Amino acid sequence: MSRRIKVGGAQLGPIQRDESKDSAVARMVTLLDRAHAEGCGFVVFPELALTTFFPRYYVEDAAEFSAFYEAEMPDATTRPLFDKAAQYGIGFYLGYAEVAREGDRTHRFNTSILVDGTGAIVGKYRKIHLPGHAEYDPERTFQHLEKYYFEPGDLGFPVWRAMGGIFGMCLCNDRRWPETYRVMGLQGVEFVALGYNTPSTNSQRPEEGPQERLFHSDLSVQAGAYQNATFVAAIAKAGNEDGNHLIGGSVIVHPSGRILARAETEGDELITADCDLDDTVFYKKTIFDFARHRRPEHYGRIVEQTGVILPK
Ligand code: CDT
Repeated sequence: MSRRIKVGGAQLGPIQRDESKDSAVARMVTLLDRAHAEGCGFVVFPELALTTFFPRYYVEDAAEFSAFYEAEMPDATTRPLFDKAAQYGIGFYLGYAEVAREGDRTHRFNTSILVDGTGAIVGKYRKIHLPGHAEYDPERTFQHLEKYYFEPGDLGFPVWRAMGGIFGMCLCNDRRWPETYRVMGLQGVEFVALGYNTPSTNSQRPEEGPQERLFHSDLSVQAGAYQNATFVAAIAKAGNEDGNHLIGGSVIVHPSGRILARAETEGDELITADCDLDDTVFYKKTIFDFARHRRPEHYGRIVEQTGVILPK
């Protein structure tokens, strides 16, 4: 049985701070219409796809702060996305800010979900590698307050059987960490969906501009795909959000590491690629046959330490 699936990467252009979630959802529904017209079976949306990339703002006002988060998924605002996807039989990945209440405790996560072609949520991932800082930092040219807005994810890197394959998820900064892909690779992942919001300059090193940032993004995603014999779709929210620029460059990458499709604009744009999930098999059975070639007895440091221990 063929395991071909046409994948759509639904890059979003900027979402301004005063743009409503209804408007962002309407833009995503338009991209789903395009994906349906092009025959896609699965669509990947960006990280924090319902709002501007708010971790760049230090917000203390309780009403504005809590409006960034979703307590329910779907709710009345996001329901049109689920209904339209189910009508078309398209599965999707969506990133959003989650608030979760456990007893009298409140947790906030940078989250993504995997939704199948019936509109059912089959998987949830909470971002593990949170970049940036937890307090306002006057030294930076702009803020990156993910550690203020979110706690690290508590669900690990699971994978799910869905849409005829094995799917995994991660979010933005996770793509720079080889551990992200390898933990999923060890569960046989065949398709990794990830959304990102990447500022086009480094707030602590202004000479690091968009070209270098795009290079690092591609480098990380292509290596993760190849070294774990998996497709990866890395999809941006791009462009100028209230004077803050985010790189575009969304890509769909083959398990060989080759880029199959790349976004050319910094606006709402659908890229597509025909992905035959069986293309993962050759690599999984040869150079990256983990069972034959891995030597975990030498990898202890990877799980035993976080920081660097220098030699004496
Ligand atoms: N959203 C996100 O994770 N962005 C980071 C910015 C890194 S610089 C603090 C990224 O890895 O693209």
